[in-house]
Order: sequence, then C-alpha cells, then structure tokens
Amino acid sequence: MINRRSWFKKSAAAIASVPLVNATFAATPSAPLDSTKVLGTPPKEVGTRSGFEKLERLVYAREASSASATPLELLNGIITPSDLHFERHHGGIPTIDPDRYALLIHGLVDRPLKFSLTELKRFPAESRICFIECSGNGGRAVLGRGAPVAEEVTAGQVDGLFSTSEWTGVRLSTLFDAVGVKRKAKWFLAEGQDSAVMSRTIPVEKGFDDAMIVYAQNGEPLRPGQGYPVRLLLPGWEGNAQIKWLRRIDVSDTPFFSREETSKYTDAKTDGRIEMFSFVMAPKSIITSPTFPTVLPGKGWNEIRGLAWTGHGKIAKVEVSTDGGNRWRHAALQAPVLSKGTVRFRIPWQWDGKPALFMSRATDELGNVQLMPGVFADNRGPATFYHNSAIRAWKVDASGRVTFGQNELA
Ligand SMILES: Nc1nc2c(c(=O)[nH]1)N[C@H]1C(S)=C(S)[C@@H](COP(=O)(O)O)O[C@H]1N2
Ligand SMILES: [Mo]
Repeated sequence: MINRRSWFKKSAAAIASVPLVNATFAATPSAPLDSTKVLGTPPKEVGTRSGFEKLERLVYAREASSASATPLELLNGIITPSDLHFERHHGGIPTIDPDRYALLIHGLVDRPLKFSLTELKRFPAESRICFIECSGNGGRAVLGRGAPVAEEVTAGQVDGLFSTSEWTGVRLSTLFDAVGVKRKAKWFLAEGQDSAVMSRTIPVEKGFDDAMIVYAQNGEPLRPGQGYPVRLLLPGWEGNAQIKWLRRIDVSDTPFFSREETSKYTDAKTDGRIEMFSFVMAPKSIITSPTFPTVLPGKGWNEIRGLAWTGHGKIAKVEVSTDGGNRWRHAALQAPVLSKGTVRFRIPWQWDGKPALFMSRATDELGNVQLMPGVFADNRGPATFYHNSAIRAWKVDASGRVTFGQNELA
C-alpha cells in the first residue's frame, strides 16, 4: 500500500537520482506499447516539451555579437514559444538584477524621473501581440548578390530573425506624460544596459503613438535574451530600434546619430544616397510549409501554410502562386488579423507530381505589395541588404523534394 504522499516523495527521489545528461531535452524517451498499462509521470513545477519533439533555435555564432533564429518551419499558429524567440545581440546578454533596475527618462522634460521595475508595473498595463523582425532578416535570400543562394536551407534559416509574442507593459506615452515631455522635443535616445550599450534615436511621435515599455512576454517576465527586465517595443518597426535591457531615454530635439543609425542599419539607394531611419517594416509573407527538408509523399493535396506581416498596420491579403508566378490565388487568413501583428495564411494545393515553383505575396491595408526580387533590387539598388522583404520561392522536384527556390526567381 502506498499513499499519495509517499508516492510523490518516492517519484521525486527517483527523478532526483536520474543524472542530468541534457538540461534542454529529456533523454530519448521510449514509449510503452500500451500507455494505459503504465502509471504516468507526476506533474512538475515547470513543464517541458514532449521528449519526442526537438525544437531548437539555429545559433549562428557563439561569441558576444551573435544571433539565433526561430525554426519557423516547425511552428504552428502565430505565437513563437518564448524559448524559441530569435535573439540578436551585439554585446551578449547582460545579467540585470530586477531589484536594482531603473529606467531614467531625462532631457527635454519638465521632471526627469527614474522608474524602478515595481514603479513601471504600477502604471496602467497593456498587452499587445506584435512581431519583431531584424532588418537584416532574409540575408540568405540575397547573400549571393548575383551568385546563387543556398537551396538546402530551412524557412528558419532564411527568415528566422522574426518572431511573434504577446508583450505586456506600459505605454511610453503614459511615462512621457509623467515626466512632461517638452513641446520642442522631436527625438528620444533609447539606450541599453548591455556591453554594446546599444542606442537608437526614435521620433517622439512614435513614443506618443504606440511605443511601449514592456516587461512581460507571453505571460511571463521577459526572457533574458529579449531584454530582461525591460525593453522598448516599437510595434511594426525594425528590430534593431527596439532596445533591450533599456536603462535610459534621453529626450531631444535632434537625432543622436548613434553607431547603429549611421554605420549600420542604413539603406543604400540606387542613386548612391543612403536612407537613414528607415524604421517601418514592409509587408512580407513567407511560406513555412512545405519547405526544405520536406519531401512530399506523392501527388495529391497539400496545405501551403505561412506567415504574413506588415509594419504599416494590417495585412489585407496574401496570394499564393504554385506555377512560378503566373496565376495567383487568395490564401485564407486566420483570424484575428492584428495590426502590426502576424497572420497565419493557408491554402490547399493539389500537386500534380511535376516540378513546381511556389511562392506567396502579401499586400497590406495601405496597398503596399511584396515585390519580386528583381523588381525589389531595381528599386533599391544592388548594395541593398537591410529590409529585404522580396517574395520568397520554394520549389519541388519530381521526387517531391522541396528546396529554397529563390534562384529560379532571379
Ligand atoms: N540593448 C540592445 N538592444 C537590442 C540589441 C542589442 O544588441 N542590444 N539588438 C537589436 C537587434 S539588432 C534586434 S533585431 C532586436 C532583436 O530582439 P530579440 O533578440 O528580442 O529578438 O533587438 C534589438 N535591441
Ligand atoms: Mo537586428
């Protein structure tokens, strides 16, 4: 006879005695032939994914200036599980004690103020589902610069510097009201507390419009990689400007021309000029399935699935072509279609067993359309790198093997 208590104790002891081989994944599980004949495992303080599922970010570099990408091809819906949110940082992830954290807002204000984390949380809170996309996302779709790009790449390898979360925090306008931003203020510097001391200047209007100071992500405190304890959220704008580990906002009447808005994160134009402060992310859609390394089992029905977003507001439509861009059909958009959020689109496709090139094209509510790579490059110039929102294509060969088809569009 065992009672509940001793059973819990015993199983806890059993768990404790299992050597911790891998902190991320449980040891390769073995499933009993009939799960109804074996007592299941007890609940735990913190849950883990099924040991049968391997969901991992793609880590590009392990030194301080590095990135990890979301495995977009393995996910469903629009929310990125927090432990798979892409990371981009220029000086590593700092460790910040929330009890010693403070956000200073000063400069062209009536009352410079320092807010502790507790104080920030006392202000009226708001939650919003937003995407964050690095403006360098999609580098793999263009890195060839005339030379062919790699074809054996996953959707995450191409466009995985893109993730979506529900963010919670306080509107920056609320804090601007608290400090009394002066009328002549035009820009504000946002500065991070990491070793890169990342800083960007943002127009004050964005601060009064929809910028947020966020401390939570998908219900839990921000992950360290996302800026724990506090980051700036600029709905629809390039990832780089959304300063993580935010420690200071300096309100000013001019931009600060920081490193990340002069030598980096600027866009070369066809006429040799450079565009600075190109904040808003253009409409974009990407197919996440079927993509490499999928092999279609044979001719027949598939559902083409993907993600679409725009920094200008709402996605109006996503069209899909399965014949190399000749005919386009409207994909279904999964409700709710959120402004500056991410939309899941789906469309059935009957594969006839012949080689095919398929792609998606997003249009937003302002009428901005995702362009073919050639048109995109002609508009932007050959040196273009950031904000590559051009159409992405995937191809399937007669054996059903799916690979990145961007070279066919060039
Ligand atoms: N303090 C600080 N903020 C930062 C960065 C950084 O290196 N330091 N990287 C920026 C870049 S380039 C991007 S794309 C986004 C990425 O946000 P994420 O890591 O939460 O996905 O954070 C931005 N904010
Ligand atoms: Mo970025």
